[in-house]
Parts: sequence; structure tokens; C-alpha cells
Amino acid sequence: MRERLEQLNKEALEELCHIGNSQLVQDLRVKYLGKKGRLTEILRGMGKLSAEERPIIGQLANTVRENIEQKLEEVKVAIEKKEIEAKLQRESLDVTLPGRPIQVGNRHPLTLVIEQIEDVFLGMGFTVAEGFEVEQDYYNFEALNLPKDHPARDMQDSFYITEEILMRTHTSPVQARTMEKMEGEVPVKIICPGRVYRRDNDDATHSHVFTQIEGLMVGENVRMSDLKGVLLEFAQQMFGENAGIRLRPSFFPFTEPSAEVDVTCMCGGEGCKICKNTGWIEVLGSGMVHPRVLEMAGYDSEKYTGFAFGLGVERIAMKKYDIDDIRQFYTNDLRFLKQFNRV
Ligand code: FA5
Repeated sequence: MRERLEQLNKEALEELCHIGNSQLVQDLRVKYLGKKGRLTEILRGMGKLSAEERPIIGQLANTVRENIEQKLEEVKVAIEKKEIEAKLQRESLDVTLPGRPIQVGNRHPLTLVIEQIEDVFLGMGFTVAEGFEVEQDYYNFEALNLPKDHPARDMQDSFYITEEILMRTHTSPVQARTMEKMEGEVPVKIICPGRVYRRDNDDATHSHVFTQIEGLMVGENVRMSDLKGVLLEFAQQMFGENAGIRLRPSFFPFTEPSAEVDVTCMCGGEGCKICKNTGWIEVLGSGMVHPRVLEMAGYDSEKYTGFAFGLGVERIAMKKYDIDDIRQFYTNDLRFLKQFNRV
């Protein structure tokens, strides 16, 4: 038995000298010292030894176990050290290098302008409502006093999905939806930003997809002068105290009377490409809500009146940031978009 233990000691130490990775260390631990390992196997013969031999062989077995354990530990530490060194070599990292800047995006100029406009109207007591870009013909047209054969539908050539469903051509359907939801309650005081779609030809001031913000106020004694006051306040908060607005008589089937509203152009009125040399930029359509629209949405038009407007966000953004072509908003040129980093 003594010879077998000495042989085991020799073999284990020798084998341990030749291994190259930490998994093998574990395998050898099991092979030599495990429950079913070679040392245990030899020690099973202890019962056959005489009482004098047993402590001597026991002590030798302990020494063999300690030797192997010590060697296993030494080899394990050495291999791990080597493995770490190899890993460091592979993933060499120079901590003295300056860090790479993290690319942070910024909000799109149209988003910024929508937020600014929302702030102005929230300050005047309006709340923000939401509508649908894919809209029913009924809300886009009929509920706004534009029956199926109404000639004014020609003004907004539309992208139809089915006969009854289309991409909304303006944010005005939100007027009808909001009033319907309010079930005759007043006051109604909402704005609603969103994308709209028309079969317009793209040029410096027109896009087939653009952004509008609808405004609607309904209550007792709401007058055209309230509309004018709200819009002037809006223009001055957006463009400065000297900003002026101009109301031009217009026609919308859902408002009566109706007005188109211009803001002084960024050229200061001298005339440029954007204002087509008029000194004014058309930014919105507006008017007093047509009594028929109020009635269709469940409001008593004898008792309540309202004003509504729909402004073009791109036109406002162009004026605010001196942008001379609406297409800049949609071409995703980072040189353009990054200028709004710190606005
Ligand atoms: C309308 O869309 C009406 N729904 C506005 C309205 C609402 C009137 C409530 C009365 C009551 P209009 O088609 O004029 O109106 O468009 C409103 C604004 O959207 C315009 O003043 C302009 O600023 C902008 N706009 C219109 N067409 C385009 C386009 N193709 N590209 C960019 N902006 C546009």
C-alpha cells in the first residue's frame, strides 16, 4: 500500500506539471482526490492493515493528499495568472486614451416648435388633444359641413385609403371629435398638433405631408375679437413683441366668417422668396365655428359660439429659424438638423 501511495503521489505531481488550463486542474482534482478518485480507492484497503501499520499508512495518505492539493493550488494559480495575462494581451486597453464622445441626438426642429406653440397655448388655458392621422371621411369632411358633393373638397385633394377612410387633410376633424366627446359641455379649449396629408406639389413653402396645430374654443360669448386677441398673443410670444398679424377674409365651409392669418415675414416686410415679395407669411386659417358644425356635434348654436384655427407648423418654424425651404425639414440632412442642438 505504501508503494501504491508513493506511486500515486509521483504520478499526480508529474501529471500536474503538464496541464495547461484551469478546467483540467479541476478534472485532476476529481481524478486523484474525488470521492471516487484514486486516493479513496487505495484507502479502501486500510481495513486489511494491521493496527501498527494503519497510523503510518494513514499519515502517509494525508501527506500524499496535502502534496497533491498543494500542487493543484500552485498549478491553478499559475494557470489563472497565465490566462489573465493572455486575456489582457488580447484585450489591451489603454486607459490613458481620451474617451470617445457619446453621440446624443437632438429634437427635430418641428418637434421643438410644436412644444413652443403648445407652451404658449397652455399658458392661455388650452389643453392638448389628440386625433387620428388615418381618419374617417365623416370627421374629415362631413362633420365639418363638407358633404360628399361639396365643391370645397377640391381644395384639399386627398389620399384615400377606402371610400370612407383617408389620410386626414387637416387637423380640423379633431374639432368635431372633441365637441362630440364633450357632449355639449363648455368651455371647450383645445389645441391639437399632428401630421396631415395632401396631394400638394412640393415647393419651397408646400409639402404633401406637413404639420398643423388645430385650435378650438367654444363657450358663451366667444367672439371674433377673442380669436384675434389669442392669435396676436401667440404671434408675439413666438416672434417677439413687434410681430404683427393680418387677417384676410377667406372661406372655409366649417367657419363663418373665415379669415386667413398672416404674420410679418422674417424679411421684415421688404419682400423675399418665402413671402413671395408680399412681406407677410400665411401661417393659419381660422374663423368662427359654423353654426351647423356646432349643431352636428351636439351644441346649441343659439347659446354657444366658438372660434377655430389651423396653423401650419412648418411655416411658423421657417419664420422663427429663418429657413427658406420647407423641404429642409424632411431630407434628414444632419448638417441642418444639428443646428437645433442648443435651441
Ligand atoms: C386648413 O387646413 C383649415 N383646416 C384651417 C382652419 C382650421 C380653418 C379651423 C378654419 C378653422 P389651410 O388649408 O389654409 O386650412 O391650411 C392651414 C395652414 O396650413 C396654412 O395657413 C399653411 O400655414 C399650412 N399649409 C397648408 N398647406 C400646406 C402645405 N402644402 N405645406 C405646408 N403647409 C401648408
